[in-house]
Amino acid sequence: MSDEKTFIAIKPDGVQRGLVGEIISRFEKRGYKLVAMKLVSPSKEHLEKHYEDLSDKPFYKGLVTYMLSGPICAMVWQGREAVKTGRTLLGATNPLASAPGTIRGDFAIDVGRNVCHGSDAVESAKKEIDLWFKPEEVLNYKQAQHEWIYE
Ligand code: YYY
Ligand code: MG
Repeated sequence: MSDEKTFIAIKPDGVQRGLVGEIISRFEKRGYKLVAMKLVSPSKEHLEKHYEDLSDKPFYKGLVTYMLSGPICAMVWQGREAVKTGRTLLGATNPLASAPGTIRGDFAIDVGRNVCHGSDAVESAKKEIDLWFKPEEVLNYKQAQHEWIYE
């Protein structure tokens, strides 16, 4: 199947540092299909919900403040194993442990400024896409290069 979807977001530091094009480019070049995208400044409640699983962590409050500090580029990317490969393209959560060649490994140092978000499982991707996008904002179209990417 090549229809798995993942939620990828460029966090406020990524937007401010001019990394939007670079990050989109990495997903495009890998062969994934962009099916939704918007630049947004979500409410505190929205961001608390996005990270609700981490609400008992000591870094939760700072994380929400950081996510509120500027616009976020929210996207949905589609393709075979988009969730797992999306995480691979992003790199480890702590950029100091991220391999060079990954987004965090190339552009970040501190865990609290790690530039991007990616869903960690197919189920959480579904929840996150529903939280960030209306159904009609997620587009259904055929990628012209599909046969050149998949056997
Ligand atoms: O999914 P991922 O973003 O890689 O990590 P999570 O464990 O879901 O944590 C979400 C977010 O929280 C992470 O991207 C940075 C921040 N964070 C932090 O500031 N300090 C930590 N020790 C762990 C995570
Ligand atoms: Mg996570």
